[in-house]
Amino acid sequence: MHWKIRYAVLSLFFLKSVVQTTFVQDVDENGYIMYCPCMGRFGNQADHFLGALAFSKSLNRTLVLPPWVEYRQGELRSHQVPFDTYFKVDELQKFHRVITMHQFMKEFASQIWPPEKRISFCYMERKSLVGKTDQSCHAKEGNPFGPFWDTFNIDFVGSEFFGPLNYDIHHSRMGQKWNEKYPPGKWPVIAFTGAPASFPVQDENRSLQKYLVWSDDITRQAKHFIKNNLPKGSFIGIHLRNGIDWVRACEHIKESPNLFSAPQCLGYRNEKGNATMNMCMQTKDIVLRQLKRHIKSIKEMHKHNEIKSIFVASDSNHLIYDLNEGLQRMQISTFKLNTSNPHVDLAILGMSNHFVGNCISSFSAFVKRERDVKGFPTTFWAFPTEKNTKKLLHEEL
Ligand SMILES: Nc1nc2c(ncn2[C@@H]2O[C@H](COP(=O)(O)OP(=O)(O)OP(=O)(O)O)[C@@H](O)[C@H]2O)c(=O)[nH]1
Ligand SMILES: *[C@@H]1O[C@H](CO)[C@@H](O)[C@H](O)[C@H]1NC(C)=O
Ligand SMILES: *[C@@H]1O[C@H](CO)[C@@H](O)[C@H](O)[C@H]1NC(C)=O
Ligand SMILES: *[C@@H]1O[C@H](CO)[C@@H](O)[C@H](O)[C@H]1NC(C)=O
Ligand SMILES: *[C@@H]1O[C@H](CO)[C@@H](O)[C@H](O)[C@H]1NC(C)=O
Repeated sequence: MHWKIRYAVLSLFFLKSVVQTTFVQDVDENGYIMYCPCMGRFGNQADHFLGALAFSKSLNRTLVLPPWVEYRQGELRSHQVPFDTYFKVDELQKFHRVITMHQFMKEFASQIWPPEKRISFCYMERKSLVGKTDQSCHAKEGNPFGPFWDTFNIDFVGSEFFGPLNYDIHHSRMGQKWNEKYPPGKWPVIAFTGAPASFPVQDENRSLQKYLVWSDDITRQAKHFIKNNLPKGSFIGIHLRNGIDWVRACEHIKESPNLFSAPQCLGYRNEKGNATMNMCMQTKDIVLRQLKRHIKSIKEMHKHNEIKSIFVASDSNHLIYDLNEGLQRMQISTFKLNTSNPHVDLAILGMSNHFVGNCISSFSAFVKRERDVKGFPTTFWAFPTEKNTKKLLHEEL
């Protein structure tokens, strides 16, 4: 073949494959799952996301990747941040078919989900906040419900109550039952009022975290901070959840032995004990004592890889002064981001040599799952409880 022709054929072939894999997606005959991540902030939404991903897989429908819902101080309406601002879409494709909500609305909505076919799904009727009396999901009432769907100019013309079907796909052919009741031909899009998932994420779905890979931008910021701010060498990452909202949440510990993300350390059936106040809220003393213990034991185990610094992520009080003072004699200093950035905090915690998290917090749980997938170690504040660790402490003294 003449080289010019060969070149043309080759580049055509190349272009075609690029176009097919990255731009053109055919309509999925098996339909789509869409939902509003309407509960909680990032940690809660991430737990729900993994469940929704497993749910979509069991129905064999494409998952529409919703934007992340964020709340800014002093603003009445939530902000929607595109899914791929924080995570890579390609990595999710390795597990199951997904499409960002922006792309779905732009390319497919007018064809398979025109305005007159937009039905919202909820388990049963939801009470109206504004006194409406029609039987409906009221999917757009309140914040973030309204602002979320408004981001894509979506209005619903009706509601579908899907009970007694549920999201518990581990039991009794649930995926099949959904597809029998809602065949994709008739129901190309199932749009849920909230996430089709439980909180916290089911134990069996935690490993799906491996498909949730930080975007290049977040990874770059995390690495840049580590390289330019932390002393060369190993560091311990810690999460201190101690803002006023958390103080209030921790008051429920007594009645809730497995509050929020507690199953990540206590087990899904409290096999490893009950939640305590110290697991939820830590005193300076607990934090310092536990850090010193880790620093010493890492020093004994890895003689040439001693801890050189501590990186602190927090929603409120980073305890920088106290930690610097308390660890001065060990020649270890403490760092944090100058400007609050939850996602960069999480990415740095994921990269640390050791991580100490808050067992109750879903923000910590995100880091714990990511590290489990990578085989990195994690421990928790005040767990195991002092009674069980007394022996250990005693040996140290
Ligand atoms: N920058 C930063 N923000 C944090 C940190 N910890 C908590 N936050 C903020 O507080 C939010 C806590 O809500 P979630 O992420 O849902 O996690 P949670 O700790 O289980 O808390 P609740 O949802 O309030 O029960 C986070 O999403 C962040 O916005 C932190 O270490 N750094
Ligand atoms: C799931 O859907 C895909 C694409 O629509 C199809 O190729 C595949 O055969 C389906 N799998 C099952 C188990 O039905
Ligand atoms: C998700 O969890 C359920 C049970 O909890 C399990 O049946 C299912 O296989 C899991 N799916 C994935 C993809 O991990
Ligand atoms: C946890 O609390 C339950 C009651 O809520 C109690 O029956 C159980 O013995 C407690 N377990 C431990 C390990 O303390
Ligand atoms: C954070 O701010 C301090 C004081 O303004 C400055 O010295 C330091 O370089 C800043 N660090 C980063 C990472 O921007």
